[in-house]
Amino acid sequence: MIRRIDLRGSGPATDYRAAVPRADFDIEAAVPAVHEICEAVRHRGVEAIVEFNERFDGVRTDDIRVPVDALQQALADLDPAIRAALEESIARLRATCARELETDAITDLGPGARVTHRKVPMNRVGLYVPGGLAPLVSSVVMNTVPAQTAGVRSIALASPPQKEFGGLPHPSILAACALLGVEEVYAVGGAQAIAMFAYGVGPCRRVDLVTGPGNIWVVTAKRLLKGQVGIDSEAGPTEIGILADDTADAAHVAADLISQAEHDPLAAAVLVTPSESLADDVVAELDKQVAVTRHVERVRTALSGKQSAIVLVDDLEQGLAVIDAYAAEHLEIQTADAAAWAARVTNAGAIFVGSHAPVSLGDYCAGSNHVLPTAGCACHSSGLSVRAFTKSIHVIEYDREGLAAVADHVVTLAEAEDLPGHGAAVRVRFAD
Ligand code: HSO
Ligand code: ZN
Repeated sequence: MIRRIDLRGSGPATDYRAAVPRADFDIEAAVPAVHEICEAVRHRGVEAIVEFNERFDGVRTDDIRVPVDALQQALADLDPAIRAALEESIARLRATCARELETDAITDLGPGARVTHRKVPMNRVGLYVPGGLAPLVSSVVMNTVPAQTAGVRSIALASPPQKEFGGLPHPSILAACALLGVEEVYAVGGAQAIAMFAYGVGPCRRVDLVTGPGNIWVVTAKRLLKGQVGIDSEAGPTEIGILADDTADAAHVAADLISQAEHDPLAAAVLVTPSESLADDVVAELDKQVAVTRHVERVRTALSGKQSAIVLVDDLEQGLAVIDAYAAEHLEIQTADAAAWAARVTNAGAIFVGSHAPVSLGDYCAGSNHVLPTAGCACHSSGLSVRAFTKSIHVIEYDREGLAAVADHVVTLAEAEDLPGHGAAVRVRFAD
C-alpha cells in the first residue's frame, strides 16, 4: 500500500529533495487551458464565469453574488455543535493573530534623519475557499481571521457553486462567512474565481491580493496572474511529513498519515524513520485503519501514489536532513526530545511537536493557520498569517540638517555611478 525508500548508508551528499518524490502536479501542462479561462473572464466578464460554472460545476448561476439573506439563513440553520466548534476555532486563531500584528519600526539615524518602516494592510483582498471533494468550512476561518486582524477593509470570498444547493456554495461555508461578518461572497470556483478577483468582473471589484488553497486550476491561475494581483503561497494538494523514532505510537502515526491522505488522491504522506520496527508497525496499522476509513479509495490512491513513502534513514540526524530537504507543508515530529528536533527544522509550512499535536488539530482548532505552502515551497514561503495581508512602506523624513550630514556621500556615490543628476538634486538644496 505504501512504498519504502531506503536511504540508509547514503551519504550527506545525497540530493534528499529529489530522493523523496512528489505528486505529478504539472502546472506547466495546465497553463494553456487556464490561460484561456483567465482571458475569457477578463474580456467577457460575468458571461464567461456563468459559462464556466455550468461547464465545471454543472450548475447555472445567473447571479454570481450570493445574497446576504442566504448567508444569514445558512447561519440560522447551522448545527449548534458546528457553530460552537467554529467559534472556538475563530477565537484561537484571533488570539494568535492579535500577537502577530507588527508595529512600525522607527529608526533615528541622526538629528533630523528618520526612517520608518510602516506596516499597512492591503485595501482589498479576495479569499478562495475550495469546494472540491469536501466543503472546507475551516478554510473560511483560516483566510478571513488574519485578513481581519491585519485591518483589511474590504474582503470578498469565492467558493464553487454546488448543484445540490441550487448553485450556491455549501451552506456551512456560507454560515461561516456570516459568522465572521464577510458579506461579499461569490459562487465562483477554480481558475475563473482567481481571474474574477484579479481583473475585477461584474459586481466584483478587483482585489489587491488573492489567498487560499486550491486544486491545479486554482494554483495555476495564481501563478499566471501573479503580478496583476498579489498571491499568497502556492497551496496545492496537501502533504504530511512525519519524523518519528521508535518512541512513536504506530497507531497515531498511521492515523495522521491517513488524515491528510483523505483530502485528495494526490495528497502526500511521508514517514521518515530510522526504526524498521516502527515502519513495520505503521504498515500493519495502515492496513487495519485504511480498511475502515470512510474515503477508503481516495486514501488508498494517495498512500500508494509515488508521492507517498516510508523513508528509512540511518538515524534521526539523517532523518532531519531528509525531512528538511523535503520541506513538507505539515511536519510532525514524534520522537524523544521532539521539541529539540523541531527547533532545528528550517523548512516546513507548520511543525507539530510531540505525540499530542496531530495535523488535524492544526487543520481546525490549534490557533495556527492551515493555509500553508506545498510542493517544497516551504523553503521560501510561509503559511497565511497577519503578515500575508500586510505590506510595508519605508517613510523617509530628513530635514536640512539631516540631509547635510550625508550630502557629500550621496554626491560621491552618484558620481561613481555616472548619475550626476542624482548628486545635483542634493546640491541644489544647499546652493545658497
Ligand atoms: N489539511 C488541509 C486543510 C484542511 N483540513 C481543511 C481539513 N479541512 C490543508 O492544510
Ligand atoms: Zn486536513
